Amino acid sequence: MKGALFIIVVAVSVCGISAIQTEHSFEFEDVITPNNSQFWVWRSGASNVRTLRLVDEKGIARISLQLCIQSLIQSRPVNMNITNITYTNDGPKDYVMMNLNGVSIANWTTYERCGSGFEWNVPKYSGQLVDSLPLVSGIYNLTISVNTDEYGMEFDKIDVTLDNQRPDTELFCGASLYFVDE
Ligand SMILES: [Ca+2]
Ligand SMILES: [Ca+2]
Repeated sequence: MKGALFIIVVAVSVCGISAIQTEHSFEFEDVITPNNSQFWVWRSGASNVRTLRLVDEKGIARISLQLCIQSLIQSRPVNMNITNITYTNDGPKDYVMMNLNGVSIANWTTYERCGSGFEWNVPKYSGQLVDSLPLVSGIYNLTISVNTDEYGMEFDKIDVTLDNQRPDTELFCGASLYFVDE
């Protein structure tokens, strides 16, 4: 996958045991395959100059991200922070629902602003969505579902910070885009 591990930020010594914090990001357009290439949009203002455009007034479009969690210090969980989702929107707001293994972890709405199309190239930020969620080692399914207005919204990038993740384990280890049955 193309998820990026950017930096090992901190090495903190606690009782002689070092814990680290790592930063990870995933470009949403990387869920796109040759079979659904109509969903990406070129945006000069976006990260990687591309976004994933979703228009779903019925709320059945779903992004599925597979997360590989592996504790560095095995006696401790990995604590996950979803620090931001970058998106764009021009027009009415949209509803975003996020589940981890089927359990709701965050619901939020996009910023409503009408810019006659220009707002599609202006990144907007969700801010912190999940704070210190403890996870034992394993593979998790993060789903992001949308219920949009008629013009939709565009997903650009998600940023995650992990405490105690093994630095050689890539967090984003699978991704897909699908539409559930009505
Ligand atoms: Ca919208
Ligand atoms: Ca992007």
